Amino acid sequence: MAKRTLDAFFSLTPTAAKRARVEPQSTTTTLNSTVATTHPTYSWPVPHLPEHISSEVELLVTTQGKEIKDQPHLDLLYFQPFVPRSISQDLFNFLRSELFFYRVKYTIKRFGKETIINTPRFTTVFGLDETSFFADNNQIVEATSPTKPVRKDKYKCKPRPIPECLDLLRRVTEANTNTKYNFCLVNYYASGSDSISFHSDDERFLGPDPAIASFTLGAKRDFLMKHKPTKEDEPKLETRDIKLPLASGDMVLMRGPTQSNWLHSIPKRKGGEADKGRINITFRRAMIPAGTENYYRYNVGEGGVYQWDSTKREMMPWSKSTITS
Ligand SMILES: O=C(O)CCC(=O)C(=O)O
Repeated sequence: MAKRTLDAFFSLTPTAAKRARVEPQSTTTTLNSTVATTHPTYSWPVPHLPEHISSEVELLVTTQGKEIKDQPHLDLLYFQPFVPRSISQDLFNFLRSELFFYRVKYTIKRFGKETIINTPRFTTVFGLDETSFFADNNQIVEATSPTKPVRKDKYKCKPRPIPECLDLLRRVTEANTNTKYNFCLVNYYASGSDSISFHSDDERFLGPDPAIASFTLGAKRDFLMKHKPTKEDEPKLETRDIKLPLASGDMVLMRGPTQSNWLHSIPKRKGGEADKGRINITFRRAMIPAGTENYYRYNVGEGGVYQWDSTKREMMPWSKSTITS
């Protein structure tokens, strides 16, 4: 199929085009000749993508993926790649430099004892659940009455809009996968010691059978999947564990019954490419405020902000006073 830009794609699908136009727009500003998204909750303005990246990303609305449905309850669409290899490294470098990240700590009760969990990767998150949206003046308003700001106590966290540099990819992914997304979670795995353990994204706030689009940029890492253990009263299932060696630009769409039946992880790895760093972006759709609270609690938390230091080549704690103009 011929490549189409996002605008051309929407001109062919009037309903989607209508929906796209009513999406709240992020605030933009001009910063040292770069256009950027700004918001009071941001640590700093987030520049829009350079033209050579955005013009390529716009073309990805008709990229084709491979279906993987050969096991019980499994429904994947695997794009190898979604973002062409020729720009995925530039996109990785751009996002690593321009986004603000967190190293979240939180406590849980384990065997009746308060235990501190150190998230073993850098994280950041943008978005707002389906019950609200950001108005043009940056205020959060009720989805059901767009002129009405939400009650002050609707959210304990401080939601932030998806910056244009990620929102373009969100819109393209929506068009490609015919699914709506209102959240963008970003993980940065600085080295092979960073990881995410086996889990499923099947929280009730995502609704039944959620579709989650998961992108890899930068270093190749193994993505492991295994079926959840069957309950005692259920028939035993013959399933094989899965290993997808996700490379820069790849995207896995997990959909249908996958999240309620399969677990996924990025295990720690020694040596190799992992130490060059990997960014993972997921687009999801949270239906209720509990989703917003959960995502900000576990991906922003209450700790300090980190910024990529291109001289030291690592994430460094950032403070307002270190800002350069
Ligand atoms: O990094 C990845 O590919 C997986 C990320 C993930 O599972 C998550 O953020 O829930």
